[in-house]
Amino acid sequence: MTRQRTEALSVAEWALFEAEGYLRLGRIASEEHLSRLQRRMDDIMLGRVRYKEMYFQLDSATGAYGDVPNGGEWEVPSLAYRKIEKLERDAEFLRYLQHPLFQAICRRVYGDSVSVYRSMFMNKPALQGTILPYHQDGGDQWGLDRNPLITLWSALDKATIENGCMQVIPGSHKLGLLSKQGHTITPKQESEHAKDEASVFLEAEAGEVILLHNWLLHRSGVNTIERPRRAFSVCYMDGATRSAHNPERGFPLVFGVGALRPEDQNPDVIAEAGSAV
Ligand SMILES: O=C(O)CCC(=O)C(=O)O
Repeated sequence: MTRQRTEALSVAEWALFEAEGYLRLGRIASEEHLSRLQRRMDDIMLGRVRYKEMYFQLDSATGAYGDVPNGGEWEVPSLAYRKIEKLERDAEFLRYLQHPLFQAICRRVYGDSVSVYRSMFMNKPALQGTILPYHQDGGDQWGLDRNPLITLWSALDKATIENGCMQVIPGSHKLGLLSKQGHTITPKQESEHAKDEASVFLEAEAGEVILLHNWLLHRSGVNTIERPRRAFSVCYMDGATRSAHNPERGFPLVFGVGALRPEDQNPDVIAEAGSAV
């Protein structure tokens, strides 16, 4: 079993992160907290616990990125959601993403005031999943007045090659954003910068956390087995970040003055245990 981490990052770990663009942090949540997050995620997918503002996207029927539906509100009770956003609205997930180790990491990168661009569930449902092509997390498409730099990705289940773990190109964050627009890269860029032999599969135990630089080239595949590959990915940013289109619009603060508090987050609907609303 992976050791549960408590101590802050060392100088050597920061140096490794700067060199590789990712860093394995080990397990952060206790067994008990991890089980609560897993159960809570299923409750949200099945509609037993609901928040009006959350964003839901079902998995594609084909596994092709181009076939992913647009998404919007919660639709049906299903464990086949691909992506769910705004999990900071949920007390269990907010408490988790405010872990003191995550705060120490964010403080070093951004200072005391930190917001989230997204706190997102990424799922490769059993025997399903959608290929996520190589991409970087930033650029004009994100609609921000500055680029976020770090993401903390946590495995909610054991992630392996067969159930669609992440694959990264170590050091590729040093290329900077490969396009001004950001996100996916061209086939030419992929053949130049994302060669299979240069890639590393980030298999992870349930509960393991990986710190990612947002410019690290990363992708993930589909799930070929019965075990889901659920993950929780939080992109943290400078609390002063504003929408590029509307300077009045900030983002949910999670550290520093005005940060969200778990005790203030209440679901809009809680159905009877075992039933869907
Ligand atoms: O979980 C995955 O498969 C990919 C997640 C991702 O792209 C991200 O967290 O930025």
